[in-house]
Amino acid sequence: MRRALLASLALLATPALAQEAPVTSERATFRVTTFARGLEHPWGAAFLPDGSLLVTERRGRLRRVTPDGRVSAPLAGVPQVEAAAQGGLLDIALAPDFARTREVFLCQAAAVAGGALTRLITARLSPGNDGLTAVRRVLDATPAQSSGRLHFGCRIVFDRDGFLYLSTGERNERNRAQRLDDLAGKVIRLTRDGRVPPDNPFVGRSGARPEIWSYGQRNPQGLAVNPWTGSLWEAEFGPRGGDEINVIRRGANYGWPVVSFGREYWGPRISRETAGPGIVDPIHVWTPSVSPSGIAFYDGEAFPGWRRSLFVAALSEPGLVRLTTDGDRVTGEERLLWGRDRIRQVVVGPDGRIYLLTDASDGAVLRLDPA
Ligand SMILES: [Ca+2]
Repeated sequence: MRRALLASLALLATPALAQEAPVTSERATFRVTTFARGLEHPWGAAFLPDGSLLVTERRGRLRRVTPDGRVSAPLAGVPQVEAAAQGGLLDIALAPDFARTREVFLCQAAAVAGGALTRLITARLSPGNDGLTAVRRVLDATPAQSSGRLHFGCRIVFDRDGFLYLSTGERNERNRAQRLDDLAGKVIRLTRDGRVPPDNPFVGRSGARPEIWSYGQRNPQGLAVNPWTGSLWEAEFGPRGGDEINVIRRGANYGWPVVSFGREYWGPRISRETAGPGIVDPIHVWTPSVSPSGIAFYDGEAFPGWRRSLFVAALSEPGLVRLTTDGDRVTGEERLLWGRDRIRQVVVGPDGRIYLLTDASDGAVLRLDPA
């Protein structure tokens, strides 16, 4: 009785942190620590300057995880989201001047007249970190679509010059990705204040949306700036096979659905071609699919052997992919924690440790620690 009481007290003292046996990879040995749990389909995450972590839950909640792994109550002020199928509250990113402005950007699926769409919003995080104020819509990836609640994208990232990039999915209406009068299936580029930069590639072209930076994307859920080249890298789901990593260039066409390495779920190839004139090839392809969601470059202190890697959160062959890179090329691939948890997003902490969001109704934040 007394022993059971002591055991339960010990559990209370360490509510979240539970560490496992070491795992050996090609260039590092690490342990997996359950950093936080009880999150419903966590989707996006951003570290605050105080070391705590803002985490979105797809259902429509935003929470804060303290550096010791305690999960807050839902923050107030989060707008209504279209939480259906793949839709909901999706990514979060701090503005580059967050320390001064407290501004955050979020993307979500939103229900509007005519259906649903991907929406980018901005808000200010309250001084007590317990709510959002000054919530404002920045962009709707119009037109809305009435059918389905699939392929919303969406990630948000800022480049070295402070421009904001948002990835949008083609909503499972393939030809939308090739239409320049449509914001679905694109990478969109805006100023930090949400305006169209005058040097965007389609500014002034009749019948084209000036927000577009690149097109021909299927369902891109990974965006990251390569810290060694400054290039924007993107990950997108193929259909069955044909998942891609792309280096995103101004005004370029990435081909979906004109060319693809993927197949229909019932078998036949989507396209006879895997490359075409005027279409930029992916720099890495997975067939069969791993279903790549979020991506993060690694240049941290905790794992020197993993520097110059790109980590990819994988959902369908669940695990974590580590790609070795050289400039804007992929030179190798290693699979970690394979078959364990569906992983939606990977972020590098200020401590150089790697944090993974598991995609589950009782989801967790896992932390990789050097062993
Ligand atoms: Ca492509």
